[in-house]
Amino acid sequence: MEMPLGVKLALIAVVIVIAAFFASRRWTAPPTQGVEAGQTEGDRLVLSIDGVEFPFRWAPAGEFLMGSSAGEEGRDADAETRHPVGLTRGFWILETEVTQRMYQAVTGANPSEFQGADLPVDTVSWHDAGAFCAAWREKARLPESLAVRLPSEAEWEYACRAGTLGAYYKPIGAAGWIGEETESGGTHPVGEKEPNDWGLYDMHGNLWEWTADSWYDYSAEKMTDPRGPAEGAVKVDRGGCWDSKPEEARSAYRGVYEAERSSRFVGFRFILSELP
Ligand SMILES: [Ca+2]
Repeated sequence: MEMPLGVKLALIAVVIVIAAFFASRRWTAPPTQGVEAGQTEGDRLVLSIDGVEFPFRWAPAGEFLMGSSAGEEGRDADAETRHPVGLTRGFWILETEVTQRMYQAVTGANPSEFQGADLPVDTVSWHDAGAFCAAWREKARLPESLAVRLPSEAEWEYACRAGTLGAYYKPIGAAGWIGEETESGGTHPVGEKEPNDWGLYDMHGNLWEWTADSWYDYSAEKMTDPRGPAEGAVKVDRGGCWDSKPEEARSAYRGVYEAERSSRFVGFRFILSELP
């Protein structure tokens, strides 16, 4: 029996829709993980890769005073001129330093001298940190509009301060691991000291943290979204580490380290930022 033309067309349409459905399932990339902006500072976002959780805290767009105040103990006045900074984009910043569990999940490797899944990953160069961010981005399947990268110096200090203006976000003994013997000391599991008001741990001490930037000189003028040169063999690292003196762990202190060098003193955390 001849099928009516309308039925034939309907059947063809159904076949096309079904074929298109399976083709799209087969050929489009896996779905991206949704990442929306936070509402207020310190909001928490947890993304997972292969069952390993990556907790982030929200740092909203805003303004802060970067650098140290005139009376601050241990201050390097030439390097830390206090000046207003505006950040026009909010960002998610990792709640802790990247742990060895996290690093292993993303890269399949663990170069650390001090071994322990919950210890921060050490012995990573600035280039290693950048490669990790790229690999993390692939694994997390983020929308194209998000950058996964090291924080700029300004972003790091803004998140570290979390609204504070003093040398540390809390007394250094409560906030960070510092002051140990270089020969016998070492890193500690992340998140054991007190966090700052935005929920970030170990911004003071444990490991120095790579920033994206090469050195640049501050002025007293307001800067908006300041970035140090991307080029350069020496990068700024922040926050001091387990064997640092207290002044090196201050919110405003600017360390410098060769980008290709990896050591048991320097690790990193990273941010998710909307592209400009
Ligand atoms: Ca640190």
